[in-house]
Amino acid sequence: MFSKTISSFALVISLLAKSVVSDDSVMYYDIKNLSLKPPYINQGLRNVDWSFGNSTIMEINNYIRLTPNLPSKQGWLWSKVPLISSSWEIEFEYKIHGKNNNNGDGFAFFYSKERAVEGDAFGNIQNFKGMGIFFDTFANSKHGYAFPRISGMVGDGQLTYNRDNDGEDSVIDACSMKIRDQNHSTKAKIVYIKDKYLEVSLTNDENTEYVNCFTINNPQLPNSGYIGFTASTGEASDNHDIISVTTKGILEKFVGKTGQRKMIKNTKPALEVSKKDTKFSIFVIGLLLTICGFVIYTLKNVNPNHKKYFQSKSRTHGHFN
Ligand SMILES: *[C@@H]1O[C@H](CO)[C@@H](O)[C@H](O)[C@H]1NC(C)=O
Ligand SMILES: *[C@@H]1O[C@H](CO)[C@@H](O)[C@H](O)[C@H]1NC(C)=O
Ligand SMILES: *[C@@H]1O[C@H](CO)[C@@H](O)[C@H](O)[C@H]1NC(C)=O
Ligand SMILES: [Ca+2]
Repeated sequence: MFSKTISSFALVISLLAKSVVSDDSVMYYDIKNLSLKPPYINQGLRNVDWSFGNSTIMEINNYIRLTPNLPSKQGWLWSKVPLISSSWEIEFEYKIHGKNNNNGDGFAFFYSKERAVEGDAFGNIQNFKGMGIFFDTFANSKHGYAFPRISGMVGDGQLTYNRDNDGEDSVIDACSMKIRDQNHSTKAKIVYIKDKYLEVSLTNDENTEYVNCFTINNPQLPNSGYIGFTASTGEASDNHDIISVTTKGILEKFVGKTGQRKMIKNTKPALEVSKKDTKFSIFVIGLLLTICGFVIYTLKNVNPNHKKYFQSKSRTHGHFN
């Protein structure tokens, strides 16, 4: 009995220790003014955090359509507030659809110093300062890979996206994936950990859970940037819709005397987890203390005859079996 109690205490102590250590992992926090979901309005009939322009329309409760399925259109959706977190995660749902054979050109996601300046990079300026991810559905020149092509570029204000060769001069990494006319929702998740990496993952009909498209090692991004979505059509066209955007800041806990960072990927918010653990541990300790107290009291104060009585009683009632 006594050794069992000791081992229970050891278990509780190790549980407690674990919940303290988990404080050193990542923590997410929602950034509401950089997120967007139906009905897309947050003050009267307006949205004070985002604006859109040119051919883009907002269909309350349904989608923000960057371009309609018509030739020679371009449109944009930009945050009015810059993202200032050093590390972040942006997840968005989009839909490219048209049911036509001549489809294009695609849309792009941006994290950049500029906002709402129109140009030839899917409706955005080509020499932006920041990061662009292109969802290119139309091959403007011949390549050894399939389209749609999802590619990443980091711009410094000089480097220029070249539409004629689908950005081949400036692309850092890319993947090919079916993202048009899908039956399941198409989503993208971009995780940026400052000084470490930027990772792009996608879903489609084939992959209803996120799969990695590409990871860029330690990209040099500006310390803050606006979040934007732009799209364009030419002779080829599609509906390019944004359904929702969820932006989260990521906090990393600094641990150790050397100030080294410790990162645990894909964990839940550490504070929530540890709070729960701690509450649970306190409950278990309380319970164990009560049980121990009762056992010690029973052993000390109850004579052997009473003990027998307790045992037989519990047996006849069968409560403890
Ligand atoms: C946007 O939200 C973030 C985090 O919630 C906050 O730090 C920032 O000040 C907000 N910006 C504006 C302009 O409201
Ligand atoms: C709106 O888009 C069209 C192409 O569809 C473009 O020619 C025009 O310059 C854009 N308007 C503005 C104000 O940039
Ligand atoms: C999507 O659904 C349509 C209609 O049910 C079907 O014809 C098509 O094959 C489906 N596409 C995929 C990729 O499953
Ligand atoms: Ca293209």
